[in-house]
Amino acid sequence: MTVAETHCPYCALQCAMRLAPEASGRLAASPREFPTNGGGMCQKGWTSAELLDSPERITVPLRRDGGRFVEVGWDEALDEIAVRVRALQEAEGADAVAVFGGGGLTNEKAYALGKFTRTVLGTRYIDYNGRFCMSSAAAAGNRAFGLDRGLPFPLTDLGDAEAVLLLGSNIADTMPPAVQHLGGARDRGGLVVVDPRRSATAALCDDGAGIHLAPVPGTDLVLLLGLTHVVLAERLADVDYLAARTQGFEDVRRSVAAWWPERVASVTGIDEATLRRVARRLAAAAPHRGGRGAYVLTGRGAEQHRDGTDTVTAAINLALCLGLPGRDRSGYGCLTGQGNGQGGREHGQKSDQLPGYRMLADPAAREHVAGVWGVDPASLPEPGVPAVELLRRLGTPEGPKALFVHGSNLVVSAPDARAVTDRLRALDLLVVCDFVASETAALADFVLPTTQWAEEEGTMTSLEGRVIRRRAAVAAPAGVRSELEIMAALGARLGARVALPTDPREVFDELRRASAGGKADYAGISYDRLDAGEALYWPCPDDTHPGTPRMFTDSFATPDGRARMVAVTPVGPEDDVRDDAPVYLVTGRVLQHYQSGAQTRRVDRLNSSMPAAYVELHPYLAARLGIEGVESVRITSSRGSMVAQARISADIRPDTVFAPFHFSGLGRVNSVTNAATDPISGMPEFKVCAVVVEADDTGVIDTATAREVVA
Ligand SMILES: Nc1nc2c(c(=O)[nH]1)N[C@H]1C(S)=C(S)[C@@H](COP(=O)(O)OP(=O)(O)OC[C@H]3O[C@@H](n4cnc5c(=O)[nH]c(N)nc54)[C@H](O)[C@@H]3O)O[C@H]1N2
Ligand SMILES: Nc1nc2c(c(=O)[nH]1)N[C@H]1C(S)=C(S)[C@@H](COP(=O)(O)OP(=O)(O)OC[C@H]3O[C@@H](n4cnc5c(=O)[nH]c(N)nc54)[C@H](O)[C@@H]3O)O[C@H]1N2
Ligand code: SF4
Ligand SMILES: [Mo]
Repeated sequence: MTVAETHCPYCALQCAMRLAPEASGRLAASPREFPTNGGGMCQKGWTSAELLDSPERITVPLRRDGGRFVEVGWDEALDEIAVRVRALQEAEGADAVAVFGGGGLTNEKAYALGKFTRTVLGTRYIDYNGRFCMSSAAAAGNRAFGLDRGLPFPLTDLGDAEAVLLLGSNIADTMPPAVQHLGGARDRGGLVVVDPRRSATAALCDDGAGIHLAPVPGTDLVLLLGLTHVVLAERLADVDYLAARTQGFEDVRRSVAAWWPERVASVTGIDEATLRRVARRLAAAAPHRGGRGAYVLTGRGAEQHRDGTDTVTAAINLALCLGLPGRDRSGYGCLTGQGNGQGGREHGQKSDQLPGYRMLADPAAREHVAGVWGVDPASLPEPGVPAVELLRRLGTPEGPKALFVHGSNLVVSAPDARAVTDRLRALDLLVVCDFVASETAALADFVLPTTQWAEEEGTMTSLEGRVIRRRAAVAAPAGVRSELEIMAALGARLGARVALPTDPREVFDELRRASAGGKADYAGISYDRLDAGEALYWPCPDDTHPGTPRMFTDSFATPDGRARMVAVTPVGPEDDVRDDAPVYLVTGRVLQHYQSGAQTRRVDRLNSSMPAAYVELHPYLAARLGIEGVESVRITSSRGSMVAQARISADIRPDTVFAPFHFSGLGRVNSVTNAATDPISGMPEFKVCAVVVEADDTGVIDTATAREVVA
């Protein structure tokens, strides 16, 4: 055990932490000074080391034997997996096998997983949970700016701005230390939070610090069209910037013309005066009007919709009308979610992508990457399909019969999770690589135990596009292998024709070559430079390049250097409220738990403070439904139901209920959510669907903890 300067294993803020042995001999995490977290950490970070020596840790490979798992040796597990993969591929072709990755994997693992899939397995079926997370913002960023870096500026820049418009982001719970960067906007009364709930973040607008808008769920796009309409109608736009730095403005102008405030109010529920006030507040902060600067930022609340890409596009259009992107103390950004949500979307886990944010369908990209890998470009598979479609095909006559899962707990986190569970059960072979027995691992034929963050070296790319080092503080338990070792060992058994190095530094050096010349160019970023303390943001094309903290200052990454404004039209939810499903369900997160809860439900201090799911509903709704005072409610959609404790609160719209998605069993909200997807990004409609809410008279509230799930 040594002292290590590393970063938190959880979210994209990647708070800097020090891991050091305590007097008890256990490792403990404490925050370090770093720009994004400013010496802060949330309770998930503080307790993160508890999972390292948890009794629930898997340290031996497991093989299913009927209804239970038996412990097996690594050779036995890997030999049998390889034999079964080969047999499936010989019978049905390379696409008989699929891979599902995760945005929590280091850059090295994400890169290696993409390479392993395209060269050793040769299948086109790979995608990852970032599809559920960043895909709408990524698609909109690529379309508008020619490039997708969540925040194209350091997070600390926000602190100097005068106004910040936060659409569907609850950073007070999802990245608590980041709240400090909203201080400037709050001091100047310029924080605007858009959320159908008065979330912890919306509450930051109190006392004159800003404005909380609580629109009808799924209407952010209309709201944004309305704000843009007001900006143009009141001549608040930056016309010089629009002329010099954008194209497509006329289309956008025409498209927002019909969204006058009264019409916007009838859809969103936000009245005309408030809409105008927000538009004017943002415009007053814009550089061309002499303001200190303004930001438009989106989170999952605005993005996880069937029209998520177009919603983000509308947010970008508004930012462009105000002349924000690429200007001082101003811009548009998306708040990336997972620990390596940014890097994980750059190095080839996406169905259509090669490392360096190159595209698999581009012949020059195939040629370059195949050259680095030492294979024939023609041998690389064609693009596959996005996550939801991949999951739908599993175990069908035409679809993949085997799946490798690296870094996702689909049984809890995927939309319409009951259907997903059925697809996983229909597989001939499910291999899950994890360090805990997640609900998904519980369905596997093989569970391969892997190292945790504090046992690994590697790199992560934070929400600002800054590459940082993950460092090992402790040796992994005997019997556990790193993912790089697992892929190499499987590769050897499957006759790999490429090198599959197991040293993270070696993998990173190869990633640098593979990304060189690509949009996400890491060629100049090295472990040595990072270890010397350099702050390196991609693109960083060579060893002497200082990296790029701020992008788009002179031009955008489009062929003509101008941002592309695209006119968008609202389509609304696929599963909209109606007589027999009259209430909106919105989903999201709580402070204590991370994602599917696979990790945080196993940390005692977190689990005891939030042991089970709940459903938040307004007292008016409870009264209307005649369910005041009931203990538990059942929420039902055309996919399924959940049952959880009722929490009556005036902080939510009376037409809407909220549930967190971190829980399994009866408390699993994804039994209810809709798997309809955005046609551009493949993002599912996690953030809105239509439900029936009723008292649950079974008297069962599921408080199944992680432990019970394992047992
Ligand atoms: N505690 C905690 N922190 C996390 C995570 C976690 O699981 N737990 N996960 C990390 C990851 S991967 C991600 S992606 C980020 C997510 O970070 P956020 O985007 O901040 O998180 P969410 O809670 O999913 O959604 C934000 C808000 O959207 C609101 N919302 C729901 N529907 C709508 C809508 O139609 N319009 C608008 N405007 N808002 C709506 C919800 O009420 C919620 O308060 O958090 C990261 N940090
Ligand atoms: N209803 C609803 N559903 C949602 C969302 C929502 O807002 N509402 N949000 C969506 C979003 S934004 C996201 S990001 C997804 C996330 O949901 P998931 O993809 O399920 O993410 P995690 O729970 O983080 O699962 C990661 C799993 O991998 C394991 N793990 C962690 N690190 C590693 C590693 O390095 N290697 C390996 N092999 N395993 C590792 C963990 O133990 C855990 O079991 O959920 C989505 N689902
Ligand atoms: S979960 Fe996110 S906000 Fe909390 S300590 Fe970790 S990196 Fe920081
Ligand atoms: Mo996410």
